[in-house]
Amino acid sequence: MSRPSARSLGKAAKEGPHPGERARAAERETSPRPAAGRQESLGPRRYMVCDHLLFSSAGSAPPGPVPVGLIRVYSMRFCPFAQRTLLVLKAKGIRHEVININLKNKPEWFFKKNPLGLVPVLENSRGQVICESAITCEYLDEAYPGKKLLPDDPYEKACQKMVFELFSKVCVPPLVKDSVRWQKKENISGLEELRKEFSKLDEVLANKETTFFGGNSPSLIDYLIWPWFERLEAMELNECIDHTANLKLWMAAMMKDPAVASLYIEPSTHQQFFRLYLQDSPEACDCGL
Ligand SMILES: N[C@@H](CCC(=O)N[C@@H](CS)C(=O)NCC(=O)O)C(=O)O
Repeated sequence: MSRPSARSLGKAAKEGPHPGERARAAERETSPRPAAGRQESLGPRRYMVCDHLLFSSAGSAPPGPVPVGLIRVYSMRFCPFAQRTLLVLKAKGIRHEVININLKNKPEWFFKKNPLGLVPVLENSRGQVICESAITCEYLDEAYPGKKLLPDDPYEKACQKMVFELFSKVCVPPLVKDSVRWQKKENISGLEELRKEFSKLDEVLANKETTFFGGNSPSLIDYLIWPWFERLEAMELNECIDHTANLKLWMAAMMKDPAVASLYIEPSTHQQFFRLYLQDSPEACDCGL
């Protein structure tokens, strides 16, 4: 299993109060740094190069090929779908670089990577491009060695996919609606609906009698659904899980997972982002830097 190099981790590798806070501090400290060699092919001023983190918006030159031994993810710091891919990259210890796309001001070249213009997108050093968060995660799990996040057992694998369908179909739509209502200061009327849907997930855990959805350590399904739970507090939706003892224990256990902790963003920063994003601000994606 290959691990990120000290260089690619940059200052995030230093000791500090919280892994997520350390990573953000590293972003802030390193972003104004004069560009390293790679910037030549990227064009001046439109990118901030911080070791393995690049930021790109409209007018920027396309990035060069992905260096051998790395995989690249086109991301956006607050995107819950891209967070799935990043969680898998971290959990498996895959060396990667990140190009953050300004989704409110996308570079034209990004549509060649994904005609839909959505993040996340993976690109490997052979020029192969993979879109759609769940597909990127499964690809990473299959293509790279290290901890297998999807079980080999066909039934167990099917169970993870059923939980994923349940979550995607019944939990994500009300969560998306409620984030818009939250921003507009409208009553969050979907609370009861969400409470019911979260009960279904709670029941899955109760029946399994394990801490995580795939067993006693986080697996693919846990990483696929986690990003929305990280945002519950920011969306003032915590009360939707008040009655779900198993789900609450799962959340507490997830927060201790090193991959989850390293990508964690504080609720107040999520809120700042939501406000700017829903106002269509071109600053949204740089929020908190
Ligand atoms: N189904 C896609 C959804 C990805 C998605 O919606 N990403 C959002 C950011 S969170 C995006 O790229 N939005 C850009 C846009 O709508 O123009 C996946 O799972 O990858």
